[in-house]
This record gives sequence, structure tokens and C-alpha cells, in this order.
Amino acid sequence: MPNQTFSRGSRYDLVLVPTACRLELRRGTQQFYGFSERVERIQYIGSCRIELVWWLFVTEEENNAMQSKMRLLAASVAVLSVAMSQAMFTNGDFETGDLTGWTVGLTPNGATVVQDVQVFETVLGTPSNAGHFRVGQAVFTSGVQEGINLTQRLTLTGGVTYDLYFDVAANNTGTGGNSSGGVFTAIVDGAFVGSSWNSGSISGLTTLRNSVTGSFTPNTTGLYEVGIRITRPFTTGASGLNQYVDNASVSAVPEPATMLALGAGLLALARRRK
Ligand SMILES: [Ca+2]
Repeated sequence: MPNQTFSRGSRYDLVLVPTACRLELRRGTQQFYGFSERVERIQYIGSCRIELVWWLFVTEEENNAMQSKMRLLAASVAVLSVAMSQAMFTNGDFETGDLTGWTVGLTPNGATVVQDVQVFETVLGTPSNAGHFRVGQAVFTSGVQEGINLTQRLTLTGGVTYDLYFDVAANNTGTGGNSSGGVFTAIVDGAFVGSSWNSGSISGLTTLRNSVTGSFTPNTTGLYEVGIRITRPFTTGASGLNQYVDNASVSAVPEPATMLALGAGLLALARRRK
């Protein structure tokens, strides 16, 4: 297939097929399958294994042809291959229908009279299973925030920045208002790693929604308690007051930039080949 060479000035798209751990180069409907030739260097970003490798991109027909012919037709380019083993929450979307993967811990004077999973519109218009709590103080202590830490133990890599994300909501099914719907903050090992969202007072028959983010860069690689703290400065007496959490995620910050950089580099290289 002598016409299947890389064309100067043509646009090629680099596509990562994560389910197959395979890179493909595409031009229109034509697909070039990638074969890793040799590993030049291995490094870790987050818990992702990044390999700098040389790839041969060939068509399916070329794959069936002789090796010498394949080498004449194919371009070899250096790309980064990402092995997906990124730190992530188990059941971050609560779609198991229970609190699988999550640990509910109490703050020193904290309590929750509900800890389960219910279908709720934590994000307006998108009902789905969400962590459901009814938090506050065990014993009334004026002005002190108390409740729960909802966490998971994750292996994080030293020097890597991790972004945390949670959709949250406070919901009052009672007809009377309450002075606090809840305070939500991303935490790592019990410390705040983002700004809090304080729902403030909540009227009767009302839902207040927001998202909470955080950012954390561990000094050393190891296990960390990662999650969200939900508190109120009152006891748990109000029966119709609920707090919800959904769509919890952790992502290593450098990864997308790395992937973009490698894509641009690959295309530039491919364009120079004939
Ligand atoms: Ca969900």
C-alpha cells in the first residue's frame, strides 16, 4: 500500500483508546495503529505511570505485510504513553446505592442521625443516588461546627497536586426555616484544603445547591484520608434537614497538560514525515 504514507501538511489526530491501552493516529476515516517500539524513560505523575516510548504507526494492511515494508511506510514518533492507575474515589457517584468505599467519621462533638444513600437532585435536573446525612452537634455547644468527615483512604504521590470536587446540597423538607443548612469543606487528613461552602440559613421546603473544590499537594507518597467535612453549629434535632453529597472526584493536575503537549508534539512530528 505505497500511498499510505504520512503527508506533509495533513492533519492527523492522536486518539488514546483507554479501554484497549492503545494509541491510534487518525486521518479522516483512515486509522493508523500504534506499536510501541521501545521505552526510553519512565516517570510517575500522580499514580499515573508515564512512559516515553517510540511508536510505529501503521495501517491494518501494513500490519499484515512484511516487517521491512512496514518500516518503510510507517513513521516512528516519540509519544508519552499513560498507564491509567490514577487515584480515585471508590463509588464517588454513590451509584452502588449505598456507602460502599466511604467511611463516616464524627468530629469530636459531631453526630449524624442519617447516613445512607438516596436519589436526590444534588445537581438540579439530574436526580441520582447521593450520600445522605443529617448532621450537627451531639451536645449543644454555642457556635461550634460539628458533624461528620466522609472520607476514603487514597494513595497519593508526593509533589503532585490533586484537585478535589464534590456536588453538595442542603435540603429542608420541613415547613419551618433553620439557621444552618450545613457547611461543606474538602479535607485531607482532617485539614481543610479548600474554601467552605456555607449554605447559611435555609427556609422551609427549600433546597440550596453548590459544589465544593479543594487542592492538595502531599510532600511524600503515601496513604491519605481524603474527603469532605459536613457540619452545623446546632444539634441534629431538626428532622427535615438533610445534607447530600454526589459526584466526588480526585484528579492529578498535571495530567491533562501533559497529554495536550504530547499530542501537539506528535502532530508536528508527523507533519514533517513523508
Ligand atoms: Ca450519583
